[in-house]
Amino acid sequence: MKRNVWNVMLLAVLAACASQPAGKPSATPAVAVPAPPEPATPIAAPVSVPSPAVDAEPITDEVIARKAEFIQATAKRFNIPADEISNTLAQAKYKQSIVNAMARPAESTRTWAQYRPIFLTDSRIRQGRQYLEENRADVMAVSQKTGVPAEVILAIMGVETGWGGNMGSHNVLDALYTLAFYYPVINGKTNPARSAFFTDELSQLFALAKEEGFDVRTLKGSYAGAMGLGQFMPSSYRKYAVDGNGDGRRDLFTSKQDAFASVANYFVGFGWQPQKPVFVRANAKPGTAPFKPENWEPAYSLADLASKGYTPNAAVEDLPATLLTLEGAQGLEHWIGFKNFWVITRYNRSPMYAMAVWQLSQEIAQRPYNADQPVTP
Ligand SMILES: [Ca+2]
Repeated sequence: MKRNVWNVMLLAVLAACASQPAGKPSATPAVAVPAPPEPATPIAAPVSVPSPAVDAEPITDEVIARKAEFIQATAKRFNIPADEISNTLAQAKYKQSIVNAMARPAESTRTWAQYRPIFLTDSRIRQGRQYLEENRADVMAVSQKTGVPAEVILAIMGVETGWGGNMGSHNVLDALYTLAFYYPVINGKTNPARSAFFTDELSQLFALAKEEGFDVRTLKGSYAGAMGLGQFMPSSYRKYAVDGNGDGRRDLFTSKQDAFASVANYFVGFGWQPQKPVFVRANAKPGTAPFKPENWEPAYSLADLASKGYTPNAAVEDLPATLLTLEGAQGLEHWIGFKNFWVITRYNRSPMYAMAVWQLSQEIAQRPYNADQPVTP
């Protein structure tokens, strides 16, 4: 919790958790949804203008109908008594601050030169190396079992929560309730897909609580409902969390061993390739046309990329790849990304998130990675 408030806000906006749907223009987390930005201090309204009660729930007949439908569907889907769901839902609170946070613009216009210094800081790197030293045996054991490098597991936890320093203080039930039934209209547009995503996550939250013995009303997380050291959404928690310390529980809130194993298992679930590269820096021949693939699937051979003018600037295994071009502090940077790059984008769909995680991992491991920018003091 050494971060200042501004840094926390930026982080919250930038980091997305595993499993978030594609939604906002830039970040689409895989399993965790980003720690949402804490609302900024509101500017006081003029005295003569009555301000609305902050958390007045704008309930409508349509919402009442959707809640009734939700209760029946969740009861049937997860074999939970409908009156239990109904009683819990009645205790959930609408949160205007969460609607406001979700309606705020995402970081889609931020360049790599602006994004990188938020995560690649001296203090974060020092903290990551120290965390590695303190947890070396546990994280190495997970790495040896799964093939996911220890430094990548730690970098995810560093970017998501600062190794547990900022796991989110929102009530997850309130957050998911608000986003399921009151997902904001942004730029005049409703977003039924996002609304459906959060409705499903709310439903999965009830299942998770039942399966893990949690009190669904007390769980804390990001404004988007992501929980624990790796910020897992309820659906990802159910699907990918594992018991790393053998106590029979999957506790991503307080067990580092469970968190290490679960982050690694998430990557294994999306096809992490042990001992294979994530990125290699690329050179572009003079006069090379820009190349921006439609997605981050490794759909090209190195020969394909070479024919487009992009070649690796270090020896690298000949594997399926793609190209990522970033606006760095020294100009355009070209990177060849492999399957493991795509796997990191399942945690958060932003390619800059994946690059930040990877570069932080290399810093933690004290390995050169050919970046133009120094880290931020
Ligand atoms: Ca456990």
